[in-house]
Amino acid sequence: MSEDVRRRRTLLGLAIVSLFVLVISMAVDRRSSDDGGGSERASDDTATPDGSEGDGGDADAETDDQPEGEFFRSDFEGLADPDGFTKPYPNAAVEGVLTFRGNPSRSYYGAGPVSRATPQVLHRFPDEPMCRQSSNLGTTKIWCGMGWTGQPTIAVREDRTWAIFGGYDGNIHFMDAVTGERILPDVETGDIIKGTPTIDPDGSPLVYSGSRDNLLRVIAFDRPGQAEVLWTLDADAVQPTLWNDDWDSSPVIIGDHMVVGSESSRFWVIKLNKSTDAAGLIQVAPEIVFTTEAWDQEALNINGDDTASVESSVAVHGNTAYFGTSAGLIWGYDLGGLDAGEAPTADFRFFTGGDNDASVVVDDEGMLYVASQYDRDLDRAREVGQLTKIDPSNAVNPIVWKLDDQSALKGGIYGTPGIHGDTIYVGTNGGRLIALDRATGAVRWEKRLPPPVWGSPVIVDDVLLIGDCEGTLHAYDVSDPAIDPPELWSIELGGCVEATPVVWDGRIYVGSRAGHLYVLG
Ligand SMILES: [Ca+2]
Ligand SMILES: [Ca+2]
Ligand SMILES: [Ca+2]
Repeated sequence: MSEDVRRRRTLLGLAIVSLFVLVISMAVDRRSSDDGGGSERASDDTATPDGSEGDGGDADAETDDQPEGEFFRSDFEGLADPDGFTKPYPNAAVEGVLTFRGNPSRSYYGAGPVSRATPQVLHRFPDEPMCRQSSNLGTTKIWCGMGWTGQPTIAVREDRTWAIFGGYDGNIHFMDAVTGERILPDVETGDIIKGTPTIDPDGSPLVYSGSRDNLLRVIAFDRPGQAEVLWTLDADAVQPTLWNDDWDSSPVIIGDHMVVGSESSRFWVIKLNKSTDAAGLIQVAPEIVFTTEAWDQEALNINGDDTASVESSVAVHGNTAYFGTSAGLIWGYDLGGLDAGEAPTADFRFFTGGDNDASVVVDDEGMLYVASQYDRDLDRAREVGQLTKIDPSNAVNPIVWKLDDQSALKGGIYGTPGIHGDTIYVGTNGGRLIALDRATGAVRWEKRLPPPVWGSPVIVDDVLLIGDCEGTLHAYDVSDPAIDPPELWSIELGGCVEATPVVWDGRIYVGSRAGHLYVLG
């Protein structure tokens, strides 16, 4: 470890220590429920972590005492601890919601509290609406604001909370989450950004973001005055490809590896080779260590088309990476040999019969929750349903239960489901908001919202947040999962809310198609 790295980590450790003092003083009123890593929080425990915990990536770090704050420490020897389900990113050196749905199992929604009274619009970012013209597959139009998936990411770094997100202006934005001010000039890409960026969990000042301009970017935000694009990957860099060339998938970072899918219908594993240069600035030297086609001919033959893009964000459970494709294929790849230089192998394949743009959510038992669109008139789509609990260890009959949503073609589900306790929540293209018993699949309640409902439900402190496409963000009290939940409040955001919100420290961050990101609190 260089002196620069050591010095920077010491500074980071000091910052975390002071953060812990602050968090301890706030712990009692900050969160009353025990979601996330909060259950170990004790007001009489003033222990602070040592430097090794601040480093975050050390598998030998003590795990009996969870550090204060929204951290999840794991000594799991594989890639992604199954116990990290619904918890913050395992062994992260920074607090926050660092990727789409917060963690490798795509099941962490942020830190409360969430206002039970109608919040105020504290900030509207930026001054001018985020708009640009975009052409795709022969159609040109003006896009504004933030859309699917469009979840802002949050990272608490030293004395500042960052919100980093892409917009339909094609820019990656760096906003002070507290003041709503721009921290760094935007990083411009050549087309709109639909997906959710990923902030490096190991504390490296790196953010990873796709764009519709066909490039996936690795961006450093430690340079004074201007973030810097360190590396790009073109979706067509490796052939063959199918369909399109955008990047909507939110990368998952596992150690020094980035795991991601492209709309060119490929699955990628990139070794980042992170380092710190003599000036103390982060550097990368990425290499593609694995990429493969995300389709097979059997599925294409049944579908009768060549759409196989990976727009979902890869989920990791144990050593297995799961992702869905527009061909209706759910793949599981064993990444366990990566550090030994062994190529990943496909050890799970499931055909849904519908486009799987939603990310696979994996629970602590390894069960998959797969949301599918109903966009092809296939018997298989009716057999599998549009929300399906799958046991990947059962090769003969993996479907545990299913929910049907087949009242119209172009039905089904685009948003990634949300799980809170024994309930799973999902919105549909047709405007259904549905709560199901996670064990049995029984529908507990259902509401109708102005369609489509493409955002993903966010559940923090027993409050469920979901946007609709008339521009309303709704908050429901789901403290009693058995009853149709009362609406606590709603707020108008001027345009379709198809982006997924994020909650952090009493505030809600959400974009709408009207043009802006809103900070509510
Ligand atoms: Ca493109
Ligand atoms: Ca797309
Ligand atoms: Ca798709």
